[in-house]
This record gives sequence, C-alpha cells and structure tokens, in this order.
Amino acid sequence: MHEIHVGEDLRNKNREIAAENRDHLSEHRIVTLNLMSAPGAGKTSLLVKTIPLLEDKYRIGVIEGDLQTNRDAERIEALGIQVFQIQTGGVCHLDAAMVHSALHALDLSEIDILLIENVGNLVCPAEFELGEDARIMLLSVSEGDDKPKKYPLMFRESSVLLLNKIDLLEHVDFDIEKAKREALEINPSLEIREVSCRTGAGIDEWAGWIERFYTERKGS
Ligand SMILES: Nc1nc2c(ncn2[C@@H]2O[C@H](COP(=O)(O)OP(=O)(O)OP(=O)(O)O)[C@@H](O)[C@H]2O)c(=O)[nH]1
Ligand SMILES: [Mg+2]
Repeated sequence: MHEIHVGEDLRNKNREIAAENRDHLSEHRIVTLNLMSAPGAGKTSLLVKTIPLLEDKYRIGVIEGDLQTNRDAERIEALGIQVFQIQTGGVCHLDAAMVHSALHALDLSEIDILLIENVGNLVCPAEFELGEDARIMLLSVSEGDDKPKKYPLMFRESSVLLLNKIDLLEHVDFDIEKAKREALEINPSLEIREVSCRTGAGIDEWAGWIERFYTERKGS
C-alpha cells in the first residue's frame, strides 16, 4: 500500500523548488542568507545596521517576509536598497515558491548578496529551505535561555546563531553560557556570536563574517 503524508509531500516539492532557486542564484553569482528568528528578535534591525557596512563593496538585495504589513520593507527601502516584499497572508514561514516569485521580480544582475528576512516564528521557517547558502538564526536575550532545548530545529538547521540584544543582559535572567552550551549540544558546528543592534556591539565582526563567507563562496 502506498501512503503519502501531506507534510512530507509539501516539503519534498519545496526542496525541488529550493534547488531551482539555488541554481538560479548561483548562475548570477549571488550569495544568499536566510535570517530566521522568533518575532521581534531583531532581524530587521540587524539588516538596518549591517547593510551600510557592506554596501560600499557589495550590491545588496533584500527579500522581506511578513505576515501582513510592508513596515519592514519600508525600513529597508529607506536605505536605498532593492527590496521585494512577500506578504504571506498569515502563513507562518516563507517557502521556496514565494522566493522563486521574488527572484523574478528582482534585478538579479544588480545583486551580489541577497538577504532574506523570514517571517518571525521559531519553528516553521526552519522546515522550509529557500535555496539559501546559509541560515542565520537570531535569539534575543529577552526570549529566555531555555530556547535551544525547547525549539531545537532552528538551532540544528542554522550555520550561525546571533545572540542579540546583549545590551539588555543586565536586566534579564539570561544565562548566556548555558544558552551557548545547549545550542552547541544541538548543533556542534554552530558559530555563535554576541551582538547588539542597539549599541552596535559585534556588528562589525558580523559584517566581517558575511564578507569572509562571500569570499569563500565566490572569490573576492
Ligand atoms: N535593546 C535592544 N533592542 C533591540 C535590539 N535589536 C532590536 N531591538 C528592538 O527590538 C524590537 C524588534 O526589532 P525588529 O528588528 O523589528 O525585530 P524583527 O525580528 O525584525 O521582528 P519581526 O519582523 O516582527 O519578526 C524593536 O523595538 C527594536 O528596536 C537590541 O540589540 N537591543
Ligand atoms: Mg522584521
């Protein structure tokens, strides 16, 4: 008897479209990062802080995933960057087909680095690859240090974990060493960095990581 599980079928189809996106992006020599986190961890703030450090050297494009509004896309547009807004209309994550449409709307010949802000959600985005080169996760210290063990999938699927809002550490009960240890138990190759989009701490180093990643993938 053949059985098909709807979720599995969806994810297989998504994987096929993600592979097409990856080929398409690679033909254009674009390096793509998929930013994921719970709502409000600081994805848009991170883009706003990071893009000015990269734009002298690289042409940046952004895809903004949002449930309902254009607010984040407007924050990025104010930087004078090519941005495409995907409103998912309530769907809790971006999928490869949505990104495929965005790739047709953007001028890919004018982009070196594509930054995708996924919908704020700690679970669903990790289940859908988009054709990205790496997944970057943000966890803000106001969310609690128990999140790696409670929501392991996103930690497992990411290459980099940015611990954001470290300016708030003295005000919250967040054991940063415990969070790092438990995240590494889930994913030993996770690169963990501390940042603050408020004070700018760690942001230069993070932009440096993107530059090195770009060079590794595409040459200088
Ligand atoms: N204190 C402090 N606040 C921050 C920091 N980074 C972001 N914020 C604030 O956190 C709130 C949410 O930031 P956003 O950048 O909108 O977060 P987001 O992840 O893009 O949110 P969604 O798109 O809704 O998922 C805003 O009020 C930011 O000003 C930080 O490092 N420190
Ligand atoms: Mg945002």
